[in-house]
Amino acid sequence: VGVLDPRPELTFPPGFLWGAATAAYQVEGAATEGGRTPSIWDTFSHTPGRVREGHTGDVACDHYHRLRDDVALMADLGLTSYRFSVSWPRVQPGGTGPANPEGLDFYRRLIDELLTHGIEPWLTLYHWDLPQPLEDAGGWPARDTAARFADYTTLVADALGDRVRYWTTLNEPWCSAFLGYGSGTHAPGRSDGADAVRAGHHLMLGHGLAVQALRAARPEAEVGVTVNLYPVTPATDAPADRDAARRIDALANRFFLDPLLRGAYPPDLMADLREVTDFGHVRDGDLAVISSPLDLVGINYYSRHVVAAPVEGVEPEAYWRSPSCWPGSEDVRFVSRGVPVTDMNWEIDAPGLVETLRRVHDEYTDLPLYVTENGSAFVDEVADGRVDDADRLAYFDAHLRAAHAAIGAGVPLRGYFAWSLMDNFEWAWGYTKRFGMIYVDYESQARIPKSSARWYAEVIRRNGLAAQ
Ligand code: PNW
Repeated sequence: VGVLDPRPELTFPPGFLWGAATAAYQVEGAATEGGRTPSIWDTFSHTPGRVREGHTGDVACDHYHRLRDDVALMADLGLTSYRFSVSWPRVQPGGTGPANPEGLDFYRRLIDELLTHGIEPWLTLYHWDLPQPLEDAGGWPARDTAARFADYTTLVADALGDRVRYWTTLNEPWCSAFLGYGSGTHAPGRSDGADAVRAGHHLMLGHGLAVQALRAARPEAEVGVTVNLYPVTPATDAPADRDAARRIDALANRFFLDPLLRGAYPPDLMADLREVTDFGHVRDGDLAVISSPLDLVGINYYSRHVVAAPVEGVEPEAYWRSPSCWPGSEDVRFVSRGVPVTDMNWEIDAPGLVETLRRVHDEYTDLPLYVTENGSAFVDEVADGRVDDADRLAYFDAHLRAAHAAIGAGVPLRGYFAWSLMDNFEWAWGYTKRFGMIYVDYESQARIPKSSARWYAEVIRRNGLAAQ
């Protein structure tokens, strides 16, 4: 940006929450300590060939042992909120039965440390670490898993509800269902379209039952869910490309938004999935549970999907997104526009955040919205003990300008959580992708706040962005 288009100073509404996010399996480590038992991610990461370089979350950022230092770093940044997840097998080993006091104690200490520093805890109940015995009993394609999730929710609400105001049930059910059971690129690594669709339904059913459990245990809790959303754009205006976009939008976005916020599956989605499933797993009353009233909606935003119609003779396997995570629409092509990408190869598209927030507000709900994740992986280099991540800083800056524009357009956006507080275990990519504002040296466990962290601290201090 040159002198001809200076960027103005932008101030956010008073009380806007400034946060950063992590997830249990990605940062905690201590996989076998304190009574914790394996989740599907322990099994998956210990299975050769599943995660890059054979990396596991056994140690991760060792956050389990470093929570005080890590909260001190959050306080240095001036965070007003911190989004973390509770590891189900840490607080309820095996996924059924009584609570594990030692596991709960870890989260009590974390939350108390946050509260001492004036940082609002945002608790996610499920960020992908299903207890392995529940997977052995069928996993999310099995209906009973939803009931087990509700029991676990009651256990956590009873134990931590006195300290936590903001709760979200699931993180990104699309990833759990379609990467876990469709493409198999995430745990548990199963690959069947019908299972993925069933998993998506039972995740949302579990969400609805968990909302009811939270209401019963903690009437004063602010309760929501986090979905990952993408604007889906046709590569051209041709009707076939527009139909491809409609199909991917149905699977990626409306599969979740419609049941959660309108109490119904979209008819066109059900028609697209005709060959995959007859939706016989949906019982009377499920959609009423799934659409239980919420207090807020969390949105994770990273990128846009640009798609085109299938081309005769072109193998879907050649496309850069795994076809098997789009059941019934496997042959839709994902197109690169040639715009700058992050180290995940995800296109950088800040206007897509405005589009996404406006869509949810205009088409679905007046509820307060929160960006519960937004961020980027880039290759970082440590030089003289510093990490100058200008590309990540620019990504945050562009997306915060987009967030501000959405507020200007009338979206009730109440907070923003950067993904991530620190580098961590990036799922199937292991430690090979870095999303953090704080650099983690996995040899020494040293933390180095990157330039983006220092910049974010200044954004928080001014409650907005400086003129440029
Ligand atoms: C989200 N995709 O994951 C998760 O909530 C985080 O735990 C994760 O570290 C972060 O985004 C960065 O990846 C996603 O393939 C994983 O579309 C994969 C996809 C989207 C989100």
